[in-house]
Amino acid sequence: MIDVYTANTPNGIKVPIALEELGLPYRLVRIDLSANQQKQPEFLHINPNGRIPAIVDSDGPDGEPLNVFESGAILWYLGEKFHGLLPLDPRERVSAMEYCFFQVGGVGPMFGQAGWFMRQSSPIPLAVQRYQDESRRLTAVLEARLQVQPWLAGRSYSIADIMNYGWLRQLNYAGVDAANYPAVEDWLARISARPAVIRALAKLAN
Ligand SMILES: N[C@@H](CCC(=O)N[C@@H](CS)C(=O)NCC(=O)O)C(=O)O
Repeated sequence: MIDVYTANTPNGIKVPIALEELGLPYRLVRIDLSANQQKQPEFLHINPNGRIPAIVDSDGPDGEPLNVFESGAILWYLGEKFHGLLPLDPRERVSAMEYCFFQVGGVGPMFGQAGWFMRQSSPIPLAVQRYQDESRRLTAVLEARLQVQPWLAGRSYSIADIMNYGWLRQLNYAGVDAANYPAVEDWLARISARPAVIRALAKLAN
């Protein structure tokens, strides 16, 4: 059994979506971020970085339980172990890795900072401008890719789409206007309509 420590946030939805896509059973363990549960010793034992998501796979590679943190590492681990969501074509597999790292190193931090600075009682205009501009630039990179390929890795839907979807579905959080990115909007609609995505989001909302 896989225990998923998570919450209904841009990073938190990725693992339930991947597990639903792979058709695997899992147990949702909700972490209350407002109560700082993610910084308590029991959780730090699973993720020393004190953030969600994290998983405990009771059946790790050696048959012993394995803890995994960082959403990209979790999705890659699940994809490899259960043979899904990772393109078989070697070039597309590299692209999947590229757009996973792109999300973790770019989209997540920039969108997160844009949203945080925009919502302060006394916003710092230079910081808001800097992070919004970068969020728009990153969205334009995804727009260019999706103008020429149906999915971020290429022809197949993969963990790269799930990683970026978590943040891109809330473009307005970072002050990005979705109407300027039609291929991204179309890609978002196609992912949102997937039964596995609908199931995962419904479970997280309850
Ligand atoms: N790079 C990490 C980011 C994880 C992250 O920032 N999670 C947020 C929720 S979206 C969190 O746990 N925030 C609570 C905190 O920072 O204390 C990943 O992809 O797993």
